[in-house]
Amino acid sequence: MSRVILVSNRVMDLRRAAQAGGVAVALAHVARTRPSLWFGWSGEVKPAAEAGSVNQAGRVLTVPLSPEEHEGYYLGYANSVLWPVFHNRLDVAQFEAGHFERYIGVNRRLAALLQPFIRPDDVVWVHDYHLIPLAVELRRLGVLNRIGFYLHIPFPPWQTFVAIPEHAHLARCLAAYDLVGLQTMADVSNLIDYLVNGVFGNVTPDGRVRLFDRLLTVASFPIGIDSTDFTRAARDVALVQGRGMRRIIGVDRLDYTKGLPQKFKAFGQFLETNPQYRRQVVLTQIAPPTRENVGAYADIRRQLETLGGSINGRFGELDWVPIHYIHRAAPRRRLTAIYRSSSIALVTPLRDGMNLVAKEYVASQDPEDPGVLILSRFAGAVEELVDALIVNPYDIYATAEVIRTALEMSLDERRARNRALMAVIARNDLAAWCDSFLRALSRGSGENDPTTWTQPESIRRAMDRLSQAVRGAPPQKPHGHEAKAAPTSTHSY
Ligand code: GDG
Repeated sequence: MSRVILVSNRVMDLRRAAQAGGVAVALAHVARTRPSLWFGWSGEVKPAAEAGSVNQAGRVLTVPLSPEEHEGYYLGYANSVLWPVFHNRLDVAQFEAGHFERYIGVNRRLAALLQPFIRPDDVVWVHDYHLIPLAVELRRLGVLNRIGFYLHIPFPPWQTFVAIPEHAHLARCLAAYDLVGLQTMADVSNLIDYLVNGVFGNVTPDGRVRLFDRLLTVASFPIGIDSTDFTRAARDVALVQGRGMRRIIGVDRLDYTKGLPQKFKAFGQFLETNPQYRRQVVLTQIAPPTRENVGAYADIRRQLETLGGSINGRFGELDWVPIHYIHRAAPRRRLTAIYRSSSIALVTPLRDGMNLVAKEYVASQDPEDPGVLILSRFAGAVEELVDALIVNPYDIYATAEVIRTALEMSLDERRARNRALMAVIARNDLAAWCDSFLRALSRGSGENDPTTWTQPESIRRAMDRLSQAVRGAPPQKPHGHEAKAAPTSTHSY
């Protein structure tokens, strides 16, 4: 088994990472189960003179950032340009002079610090939007290893992406990878549309994209959770009870992509049109703070607190507060108990790469008496979790109706939906995600050698759709060597 060099923006020790949730849990899983090194930012900001060297603790390598790097690369380009644009929020993107250069500069510095640790037979797995240029910088230093990139957030429609002034530079950066993995088939479709229409890439007969003289594979690998972890933990925990009250749970970092104002409004609308449920139901919203020094995050916090206050003021009673809003992180173990004792999870982002909370909620339920998942059609998880109640989070009236449907759902239907959802979550778990990505990355290690490559179904279908759209041609037949199985979680669309 080749050693995997994991690279991600934030790196922490494995015990802390396993408690953190999201991307950190996924990377800690890879680091624990494979020969690996994990490299990235320590989370510290230090004066430039002290920020230049690597700190090694076992298999974890960390680097601090200087204040200028933190400002321009992390808060600036990554979180005020790429995060909003990739979530289709051009209106909050801040294109500021110098931030792109700082973004490239940090990637260049990280590449130079990482390169001496890379052995010839390692594979390098780079994570997320902070590090798109890492491969091109490693290639410049002579690194020939297989390098894969995984994007945890969505890829936007191509017309949105070309609004980034430096989009063609980012496309060149993507072309330096051997494999680009995305969360969903919709993201694969968006990225291929962009590579073809935005920077004139060609989809080759074997399904890869020829771009700036390189061949790139694009495929979807929906991220999963360690479902047994949640199922086991949920069985052991004491339930968090609310004096006979039925709870609707929301757990989202306080981010403008998570649709929190729309969620509060939908709950307010539900109380308005269903007075019989007043005093019977609470919405508990856990919304830990995040990136508070980016302006758009302060705005969303103010908006949410005003809205929560006005709904509580309007409907609340001396003995009943309709919305419990908690602006702090809950301990991970307690989260499982809260999930299990909630009748509904309201997971309604306006845009989300995957949304692991949806999967964690389902995995924490008692299969004999499970709660109901209400899921936004704009969360990546919707491609797999088709047995949830699917809503358009912008439509607060319809969402309010669906809350009532969920509260009144029969036990038989709740069990059937939970069984179907659990089957998908258990099949596409964290181990499957990691195995399928790394298998695809090491396949065809004769770089640019089509004879060693099995074309993923997703690429073949994307080609068919593109050729139909462009020429009105009938779909192509699969090639002979495509009969081999594609990675289990690589989807077609
Ligand atoms: C990015 C993409 C993609 C949340 N609040 C608390 C807490 N959490 C944990 C959850 C979950 C994680 O954080 C959040 O994961 P999400 O998937 O919902 O969202 P992002 O953080 O935005 O992550 C996303 C993900 O990457 C993975 O690829 O799904 O689309 O945006 O694990 O449990 N954990 C604790 N207390 C909290 O209050 N302990």
